[in-house]
Amino acid sequence: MSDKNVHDVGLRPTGDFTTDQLGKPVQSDAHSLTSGGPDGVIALHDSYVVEKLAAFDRERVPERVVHAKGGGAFGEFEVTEDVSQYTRAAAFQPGTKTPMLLRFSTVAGEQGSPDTWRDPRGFAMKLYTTEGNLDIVGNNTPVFFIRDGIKFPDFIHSQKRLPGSGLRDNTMQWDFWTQSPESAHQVTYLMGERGIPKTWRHMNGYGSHTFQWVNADGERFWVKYHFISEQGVEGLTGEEAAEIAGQDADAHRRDLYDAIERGEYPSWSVEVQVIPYEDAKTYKYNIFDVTKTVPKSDYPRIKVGRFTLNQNPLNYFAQIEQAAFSPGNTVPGHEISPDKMLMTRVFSYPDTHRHRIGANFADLPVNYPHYAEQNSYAQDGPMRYTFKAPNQPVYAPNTAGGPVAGQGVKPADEMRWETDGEMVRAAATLHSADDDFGQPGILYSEVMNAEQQQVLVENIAGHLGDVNDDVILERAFQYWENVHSELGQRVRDAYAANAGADAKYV
Ligand code: HDD
Repeated sequence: MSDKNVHDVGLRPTGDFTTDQLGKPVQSDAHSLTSGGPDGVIALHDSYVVEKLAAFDRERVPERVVHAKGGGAFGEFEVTEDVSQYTRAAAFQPGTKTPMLLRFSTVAGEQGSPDTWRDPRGFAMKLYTTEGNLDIVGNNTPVFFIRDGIKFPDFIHSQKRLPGSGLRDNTMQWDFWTQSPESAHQVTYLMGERGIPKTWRHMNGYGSHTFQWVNADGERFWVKYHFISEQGVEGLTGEEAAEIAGQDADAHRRDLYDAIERGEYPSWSVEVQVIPYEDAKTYKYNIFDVTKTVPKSDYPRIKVGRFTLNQNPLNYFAQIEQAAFSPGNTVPGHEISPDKMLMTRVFSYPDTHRHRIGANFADLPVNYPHYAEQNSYAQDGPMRYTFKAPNQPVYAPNTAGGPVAGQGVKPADEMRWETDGEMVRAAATLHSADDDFGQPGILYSEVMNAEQQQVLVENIAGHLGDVNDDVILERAFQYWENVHSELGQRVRDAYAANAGADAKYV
């Protein structure tokens, strides 16, 4: 591995005297140049004041349309076990150490919104591998609210703000959820005690989707990633979270930064569930439906290694705000799967980066594949920084010895699966346990203890307290009855108790 440190690329030395952006020493940071004395008009040829204000006017890039508020750190992923029978990816071979970046985030809030609002947390990992950058862009929950990306804009609109008042609105959240029953599993997580993590260090991460691994012989496997916190998993109650939100909106960003400054480096165990390729067809759950988990009683977790975050960003904007992740950034040996959410995401992420950061976002140090060869024929465009040597051909195919597609990979490395049906707009229905309420029902009745069930009931009832539409409210009670009849009744009762005499909707 090269001795390049992705963490430092782009760092400028600091000198003694101030210059403009092109290196000319400047006269003053206090006084603009005016003609005819101090009360005169500012001279347009004071190029320094013009440059200074123009640069300031352009300091922001658009915030992420979701996951706008976050924080992150660099670290290292080390493979401690041997999973080479399942994947040929260089980053997963025994003993390999790979530099990485991890960005944590909330989903619905904007830049500056409190870190402790109830929301899933983003868990976006970039591994700078020798075969290109591998991004695993997951959350702190193993499932998601919807199973087809065509719903994603509607879903996010319902979680963000009303058009007129610009306010968040529980009524529209429940309106969307209750009309999208596949959301029940994720909403059960969200309203449960893991719905607000104590810190980013105290939560697990998940790849969420099923991915495809390919080994050196071209054999395929389906895998699900689990990143288990070595700090333990801890949550906040709604009251604790509200208090922290009032005191320190950046509590989670601060916690991570301070822990790393103190030398308390957080770490996660990297584990996978491996599902034999053929099993996907007959297994009781559709493993390409991201609203479902795969029980570890059927496919146990296998340890791969661990990662540690040990370096804070040197510059938040350059290295975290401009970090660009995509589940489409795969490497030979790790591919996507026929999960419709995943396929829409593969389009959406680079698309938003081109808009948010610019066409050449991949040229930025935080996004560049520092440890792999980058032999792309892409060129030019705004802010292009890297370029080919002058004698290199700029098109393919060519007879001048330029890079050739298909070298360095085997046909077997390409993502592959079989389909034999018609072109349709429908969810897969071939699996025996593909109902929307089964798994959240199990989560409530078999996984949660009595205390956790009580927290769930109270959180749901509290959240429903701000729903101001009786049709939507009734649908919400029904939704929880569908998850589990006892849960439905308890939610109804807790809502009525909270509402007291005002409980007109119960
Ligand atoms: Fe997404 C950001 C995770 C579904 C479209 N998403 C984003 C981030 C995370 C996730 C962690 C922040 C990355 C960062 O730190 O910069 N998203 C998920 C998970 C999903 C999911 C786990 C479902 C399993 N997302 C999803 C769908 C779409 C998007 C279905 C669109 C079809 N997500 C985006 C986006 C974002 C994004 C609009 C906003 C900023 C960005 O990508 O870089 O493209």
